[in-house]
Amino acid sequence: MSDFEAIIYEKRDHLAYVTLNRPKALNAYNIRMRDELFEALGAIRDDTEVRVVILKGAGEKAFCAGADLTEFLSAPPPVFARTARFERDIWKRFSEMRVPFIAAMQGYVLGSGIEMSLYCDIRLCSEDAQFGLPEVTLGIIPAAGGSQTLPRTVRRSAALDMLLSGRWLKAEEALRIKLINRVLPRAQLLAEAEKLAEKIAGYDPAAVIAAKQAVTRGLDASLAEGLQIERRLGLTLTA
Ligand code: CO8
Repeated sequence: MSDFEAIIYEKRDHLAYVTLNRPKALNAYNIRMRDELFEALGAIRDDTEVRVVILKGAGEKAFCAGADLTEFLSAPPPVFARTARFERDIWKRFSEMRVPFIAAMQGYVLGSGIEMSLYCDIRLCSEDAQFGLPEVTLGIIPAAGGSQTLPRTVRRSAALDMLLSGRWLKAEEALRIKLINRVLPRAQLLAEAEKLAEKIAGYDPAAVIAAKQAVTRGLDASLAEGLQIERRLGLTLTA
């Protein structure tokens, strides 16, 4: 993993850090980034030492300004692109992560950038963050799960407002619609993410993983099924 270019992967004690690392292109998500993220997420999945992951963007201006438009516009025909995506289904891998992910976001958080953050469990941003899903304005719809993950995070009407209008939200509005858990001064963003990550990493990892599973699996179930899921997971902790 040392030859990564589009991301940086680091570990410190029980924390892992994944940094989107194309600051000159505002950390735009390209194929290389997809492949490296796929590998890093695989490493996190297989590493029992990692208890919490912080996802962040390099540079001052952006967490991620969306898909790399230069690559997207020269992409292979859809059938090849689709095959490649299935072979490396990064979004499925993101959604199957067992340990908590915390997104720490500054500046532009657009398109695939928001979608990536929606696979995280807790989202923090700095006061200068701006959020937008411009896909419809480009004649497409989100392709990284955004049409499904956004309405599971914020209310349906707020999700549709963003998806249909392409309107960008400032940090305070993102907080109000609960897209974001907390807005912080820029200088404190990473420190606060780390403080939270360390706190969670200090708890029994099995309980933390079970709590995340109970919520994520239960969200797509009926209440009765959800209660069963909670009960079963609870029993694994006391057995
Ligand atoms: N892809 C590739 N390069 C990018 C991207 C991007 N998404 N965003 C910014 N960059 C590059 C710029 O080209 C520029 O490069 P250079 O210095 O070599 O000219 C550098 O990053 C800095 O950007 P700007 O000079 O434009 O910085 P500004 O502060 O003036 O503007 C903006 C920042 C407003 C974020 C502006 O860069 C912008 O509008 N970027 C595009 C945002 C966008 O629309 N992203 C796509 C979202 S949709 C999505 O992710 C799903 C797939 C989309 C497929 C679209 C098919 C048509």
